[in-house]
Amino acid sequence: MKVALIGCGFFAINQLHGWQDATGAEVVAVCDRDPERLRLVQEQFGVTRTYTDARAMFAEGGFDTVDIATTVQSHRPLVELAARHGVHVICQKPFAQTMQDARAMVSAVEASGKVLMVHENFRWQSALRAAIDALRGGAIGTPFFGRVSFRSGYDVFSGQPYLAEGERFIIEDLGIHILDVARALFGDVRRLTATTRRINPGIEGEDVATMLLEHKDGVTCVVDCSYATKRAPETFPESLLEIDGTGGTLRLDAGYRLTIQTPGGPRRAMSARRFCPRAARPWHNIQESVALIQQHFVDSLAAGRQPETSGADNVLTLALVEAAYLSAVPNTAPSNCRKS
Ligand code: NAD
Ligand code: 89Y
Repeated sequence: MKVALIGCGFFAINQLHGWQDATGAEVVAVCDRDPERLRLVQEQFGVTRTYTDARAMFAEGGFDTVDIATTVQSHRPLVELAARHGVHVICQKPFAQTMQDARAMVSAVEASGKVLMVHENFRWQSALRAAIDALRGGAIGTPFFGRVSFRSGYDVFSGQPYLAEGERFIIEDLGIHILDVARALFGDVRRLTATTRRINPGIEGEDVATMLLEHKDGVTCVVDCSYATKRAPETFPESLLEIDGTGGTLRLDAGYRLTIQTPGGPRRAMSARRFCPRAARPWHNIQESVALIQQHFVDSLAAGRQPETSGADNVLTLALVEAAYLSAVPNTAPSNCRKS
C-alpha cells in the first residue's frame, strides 16, 4: 500500500512512525500547508515527495491511500477531495464538526467504492484490546455494568494549544475515544445523559464530563472524563475499566493492570505489554495503538473487510458526542450544540 499523509503536525509524527513499522505499507508523499513542518518530516522520515497543497499532491497521484492527520476543520474538504480521486481514506478523530458533514463524508467515499476508516485508536491500546477481547470471548459471562474512566491532570495544552481555544473541549477531543471504547465493549447505545463542568479557568471549553449510557444489549455504563484531576499516580493516557458480568468481574486499574475474576475460578492478572521500543512515556500507550490501528487498516483491506472503526461505524460514536453536548445543557439555548 502506498500512503500519502496530509498534516505533519504534533500527532502525525506518531502516524509516520506507525507507517514505518507497518507490514505492507509505505509513505510515499507528505503534505502540509506549513513548509517548515514539511522540512522537519522530510529530514526525520526521508519522504522525498512533499507538497504544500493537497490538490497538487492528488493531481500527481502515485498512492492508493491518504492518511489525513489535520485538525477537524479541514477533514470534510480533504475527505471529499480524496473520494474524487478514488483513493482509500484514513481520517483522524474527531471525524467531523457536525453529523451532516460526517454523513456526507461517508457517502462520498462509499460512492467512490473505496474504504474509509476513522483513526479512532484508543480501542487499540493493547491493555484495552485485551479487555475487549476477554469480554467478547465471554470471560465474565454477560456484562451488565461498566465504567470507562479517564481522569487526569496532564497538560495537553502545551502540545495541542488549540484544545484550550475551542468552545468544546473534553467530550469532542478525548471523550470521543472513551465513548468509542464503551461501544467496543458493550455495543451500541440507546440512551445517554451527561453533565459537564469547566474547572480550569484558562480554557474555553468543558474539561469534566460525566455520561450515563444505556446500551441496546442492556449494559448500563458510566463514561467519565476529566482533565482537572490532579492526582498521583498520574494515569494519562490510561482509560480504566470496571466491568461486572453474570459470570465474574473485569478490572483494568492504574498502570494498566488487568484482573479478571470468576467465582471459584483462578484470578487472572496481566500488565500491559510495552511492545513499541521507541514509544516514550506517557504517550507510549497511544503510540502503540497508532501502529496497531494502521496495521489493522492494511490487514482489513488485504482481507476485503471493513475496518472496525469504518466511517459508517464512527458516525455512531460521533452521535454520542453530539448527544452528550445536547444533554449537558437541557434548559438553555445550547451554545455548544451544533445543528444537525
Ligand atoms: P496540529 O495543528 O499540530 O497539526 C495539524 C497540521 O495540519 C498542521 O501542521 C497544519 O499546518 C496542517 N494542515 C491543516 N490543514 C491543512 C490542509 N488543508 N492541508 C495541508 N496541511 C494542513 O494538530 P495535531 O495536534 O497534530 O492534531 C491533528 C489531529 O489529530 C486532530 O484532529 C486531533 O484531534 C488528532 N489527534 C489524535 C490523537 C489520537 O490519539 N488519535 C492524539 C492527538 C491528536
Ligand atoms: O487530542 C487527544 C487525543 O486524541 O488523545 C489525547 C489527546 O492528545 C489530548 O486529549
